[in-house]
Amino acid sequence: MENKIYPVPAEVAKRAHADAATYQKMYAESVESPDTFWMKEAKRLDWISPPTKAGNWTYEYPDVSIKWYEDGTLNVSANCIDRHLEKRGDQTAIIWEGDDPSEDAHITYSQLHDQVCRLANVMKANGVKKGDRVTIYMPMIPEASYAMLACARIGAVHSIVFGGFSPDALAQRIVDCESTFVITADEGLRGGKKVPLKQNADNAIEIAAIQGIHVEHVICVKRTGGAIGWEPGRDIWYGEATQAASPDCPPEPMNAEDPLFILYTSGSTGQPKGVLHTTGGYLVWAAMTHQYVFDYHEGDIYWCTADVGWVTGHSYIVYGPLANGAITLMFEGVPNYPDNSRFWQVCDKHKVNIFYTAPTAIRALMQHGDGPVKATDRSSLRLLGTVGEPINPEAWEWYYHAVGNGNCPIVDTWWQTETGGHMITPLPGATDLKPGSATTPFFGVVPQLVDNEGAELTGAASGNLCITASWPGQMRTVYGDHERFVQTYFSTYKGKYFTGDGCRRDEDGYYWITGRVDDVINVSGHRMGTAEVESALVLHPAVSESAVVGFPHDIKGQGIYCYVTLMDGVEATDDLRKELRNHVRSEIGPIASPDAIQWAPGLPKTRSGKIMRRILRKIAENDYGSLGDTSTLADPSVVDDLIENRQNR
Ligand code: 6R9
Repeated sequence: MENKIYPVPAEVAKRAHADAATYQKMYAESVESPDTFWMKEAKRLDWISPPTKAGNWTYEYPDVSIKWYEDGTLNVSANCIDRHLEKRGDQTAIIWEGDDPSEDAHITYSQLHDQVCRLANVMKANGVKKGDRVTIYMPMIPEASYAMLACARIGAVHSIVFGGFSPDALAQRIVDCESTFVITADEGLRGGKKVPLKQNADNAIEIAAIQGIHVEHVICVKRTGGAIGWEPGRDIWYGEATQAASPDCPPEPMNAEDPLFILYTSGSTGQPKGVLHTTGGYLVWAAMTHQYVFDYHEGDIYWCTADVGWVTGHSYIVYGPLANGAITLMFEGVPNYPDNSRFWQVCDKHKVNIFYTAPTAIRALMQHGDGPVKATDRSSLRLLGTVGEPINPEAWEWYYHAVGNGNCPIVDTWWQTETGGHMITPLPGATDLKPGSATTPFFGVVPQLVDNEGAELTGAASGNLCITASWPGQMRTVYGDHERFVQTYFSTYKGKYFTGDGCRRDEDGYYWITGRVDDVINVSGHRMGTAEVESALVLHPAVSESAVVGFPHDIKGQGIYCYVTLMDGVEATDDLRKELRNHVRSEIGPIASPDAIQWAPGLPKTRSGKIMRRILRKIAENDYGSLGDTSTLADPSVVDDLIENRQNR
């Protein structure tokens, strides 16, 4: 399966912004003459005062400093809205699809301008100034994007906290960036269930106050009309205030290196880090990757299913698409409500051309077979994408054949909160696809594989994935803690940005992300990506999902411990255990033979769908007494079942 190649279809190459020859030529220029290349790319934005130089950066430890377009001046909201008004004021900017299939809305660029200006004026009137941090804690409604763009318009720095996070997590993030202004909604709506956002925000604000941060104002959108608490003087109704405000708000001129947003992300240790992105370089990167990777053309209907609480929502629901004058779909709901056809029903309803989602969603839907997919038409689809984790070839093939009818290239986009946008990814008109590989680097990206001592590995090799040259979309610092930024990303391998991911490069120069380096298992001296074993397991027809971790093994150093979720209706027997073990042996080799297989009705996942391997490793090590923080799990109760049924006692 590994060697399977899906060549670029001729008609895809023909209409694409970049075919193979263009990609080669542009890539060479981007790494050989980065200044020339990136000065040219800066022109995709409207500058108040254009920059005279591109990158000015050093990865030299410990004096790491990263700047792009540092003498340029621009405004992100003007680039995402105002400059489109003349040509496409009446064109839809945002298609909103509600949790309930009967609710939707189309927002034009003119309406977007009106709404963003009004909210920006409300914020200004209530004391928000350039550089202030504004916390956004919202459901997936258009007002979430208005809030982001209103911040950008007046130079405030937004910090979006995912609506599924608890009051404690919200408070921690409010305190860390000393944010005194919160935008939220009465309640969110997901899969028919209400989420008490305002109440959570109220609780978080109390917790923050104990820690010395006093939130001055809360703007609240009425989404459900449910009962909420109200603090007169502090709380402001979004609807009333914006209606009364002026629809004119001149965009604040911002330096290219002024902060645009903070987004908290968890690392392997410590509290979540406030990843800081700035204005000019970030927007160039988000816009350019959105155009090339999704091969976006005028009028295409584009849907990214992420939540704006994650970086994917920032770059690929809001900033990238809107900078390009695109039509971007925003979905309030979940893939399985009212039923497992919902994604494809929405594709049919809005004639979606480009669809971007996460492997975990694909696997969850795959578990229900082809029926819910085949009940829909999907003929509008032209391109599919994935992001967030390695996609196992089995899920890739299902996505390609069942969802895409074998007609839609899949862009498997590897990137991180830290990178601002796509880094290693196919371009649909340029890159032959290999299921499970993120393929080749985007313009300006110079990947390098190194061994554990930091020595460069050339040719076909496996190692730690570093990037050796800065790109415009790179994070600039950890908010309030530059030292932590330098230590986390630039101290392991001096002079390089270390991604934390393991990666293999094949004979064709294709990159295969094997997962976080701390997820790599070393069995009898052989390195093995947990993703490899997982891919093998899910190839078996009885398996819906799996997670694999290492655990201490007397003879092999590390053994392989597999958590396996079975397909609906499959019986968990010892014979099946044996069969799966043999299956993995025959897929990868005897070295990959699982030492333990535990049936897992559910896996511990974060709300963004990432499996929390730290917890699985602890259980596999029989060290479940020190599981650490499980508060960010989507469903903490799955952990009890896993402990109860652990195999290694
Ligand atoms: C965008 C996003 C980043 C980590 C990253 C890697 C994993 C993301 C991937 C992928 C394999 C892909 N990852 N995309 N692994 N193939 N296409 O997900 O950001 O939440 O910061 O996660 O996700 O391990 O290091 P973030």
